[in-house]
This record gives sequence, structure tokens and C-alpha cells, in this order.
Amino acid sequence: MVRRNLTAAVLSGVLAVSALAGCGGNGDDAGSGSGDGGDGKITLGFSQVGAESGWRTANTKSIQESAKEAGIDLQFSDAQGKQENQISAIRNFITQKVDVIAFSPVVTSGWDAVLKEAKDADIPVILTDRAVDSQDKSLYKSFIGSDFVEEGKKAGQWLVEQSKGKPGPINIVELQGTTGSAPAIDRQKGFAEAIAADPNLKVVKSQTGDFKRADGKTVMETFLQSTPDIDVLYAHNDDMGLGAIEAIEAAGKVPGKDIQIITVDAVKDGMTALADGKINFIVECSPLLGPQLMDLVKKTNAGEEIPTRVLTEETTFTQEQAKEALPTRQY
Ligand code: GYE
Repeated sequence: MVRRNLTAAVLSGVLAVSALAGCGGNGDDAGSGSGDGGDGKITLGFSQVGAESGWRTANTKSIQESAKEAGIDLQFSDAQGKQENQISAIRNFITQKVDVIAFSPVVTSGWDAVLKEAKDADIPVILTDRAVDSQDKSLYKSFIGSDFVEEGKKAGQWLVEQSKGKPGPINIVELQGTTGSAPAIDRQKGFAEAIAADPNLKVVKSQTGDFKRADGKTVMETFLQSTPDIDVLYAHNDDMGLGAIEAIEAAGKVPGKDIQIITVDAVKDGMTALADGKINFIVECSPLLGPQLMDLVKKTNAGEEIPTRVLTEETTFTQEQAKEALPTRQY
């Protein structure tokens, strides 16, 4: 497992015992506690946001499967949406002396102290999926994930195109992701920038649905009650859009027709609703970050320089494109 432990253990002549002692916590893996001390494997501590959406489930699967394939010992910890859980998981990883730490920060702020602790312990950190707002870029080695501002822009640009020649005002309601998270901040920003091109397009309500289906439903219910003339829903992820569809149908309206719906992610459930005509447009955000992450973990553990930013490539889907893509969709 842990390179540093191994060196220390060899020196002190208590290889197996010493190496095992460092490997407790929330390991998910056959490796822990079964003599992995001498196997030379890299240990990766990963703190996941939670299980709030289909995207997150696919992301967790990708990370777990690719760690296994890469022969990396994964210490996986689920923070259940709480920053304090992520901070204590990272502190645990530092105590365990894992080789590399990766995490998907639930919100952007408040990471400097714990990142400094990792740096002082000489453990490289890779941000996965979401960014932090730390000014000191030396606190982490790399950030792998999507450009969320760009995603918001793509959503807005599509709407600008669709709305050409239509009489205004066009009333938009927005379901934001988790408050303070990079994708919520950036998807709101990119969308607002794009729709500024058409003064007819107006965001009349904007509230968080925490990236969850149930919250998307309840917030949409309140939107429908307070705002009778909603033309468009922009949801920062598929799950909230899917919850909102239930609320729209319960209110006797037709999703995709009475209210146009734009979402982000393109997970299978979202793509199915798009193909069925209930969603109108989806901006893709790929959760399949595992293989690239493992590659970076190996390289940084070997002391190689790694790129400070690894950008995920993604596309967009109309209803027709969703029908074509669905049969071979991986997530
Ligand atoms: O879009 C959403 C998830 O951080 C990109 O988090 C991720 C977002 C994703 O809950 O569904």
C-alpha cells in the first residue's frame, strides 16, 4: 500500500505489521487488511460528495471500477453531501498516509486549511469534477472535470436560437444545483451570459433544488403556484428536471410543450425523457472521470509532472439525437 509507510517499515524491520496499521478507516477493498503492505500498490483516498443524482452514482461506479482495473487500492468515503464529512475524511487519509488524495468538493470555499495539511504531509491532491476557490494553486496538483460555465452557455445559446422570432417576454424558471457548488455557480453564470443576447428571455424565479429529484419536484411545485405563466425551465441537472416534470404533469401541464425544459448531465433517465419529448435539450456532462483520474494518480505518485487542468469533452443532445444515442449510452 503506502509508499511512505513501506519505506519506514523496511527501515524498522516490521514491514507487514506497520503497513497494515496504516490501513483502517472506510476502505472498500479486498486489499485492505489482507497483506497489501508488501504489494507495492498505490493507495488512493477518495472523498465523494454523496449520492445525490444519477450523475453521481455513475461517477462513483467509474472511479471504483477504474481503480480496480488500474490495480490501485481505493479508500472510498461518502460525505453524504456534507463538507465537514469531507474534511474529516481527508484528515483521515492524511493520518493513514495514503499515497494520493482525490475528492469532489461539495462547495467551492473553505478548503485551504485541510489542503495545506495534505501539502505539509507531502500527499498530492487531485480535485475531481468540482473546483475550489483557493487562491493558492500549489495546494493541489490537478483539477479534472468539465467546464461548467461552458455548459450553462450551451444551454442558454440553444434557448436563444429557439426563441428567435417568438413574442416576449419568455419567462424562465431556474432550478439551481447545490448552493455554493462550482456547477451551480458556473451553470447559472454561463446561462445568464448567453441569454443576455435576447432581452425577451427573463429568469423570473431561481432557487436551489440541491441536484436532487425530490427537491426539484417540490421547488417546481412552488414555482408553478407562484408563477402561472412559465415558458421555460432550466434545471442544472437531469434529476431536478425529472422531479420537476412530475410537478408539471401533476399541475395538468405538458412538459416539453407547455413548458420547455433544458437540463444538464445526459444520464440515461434524462436522455429517456428527452427522447420521449418531455425534455427539449440536454447539455452533456460526463461522469466517467475514473480512467483519467487513475492515470493522473499513477503519474503523480511516480513523481511525474501532471497537467494542472484536465478538461472533459462533452456534447449536447436534441430529442432526435437522444433517440440515436440512447441504445449505446453508458450511464
Ligand atoms: O451535474 C450533478 C451532480 O458536480 C458535475 O453534481 C457534478 C454535478 C452533476 O449532482 O448531477
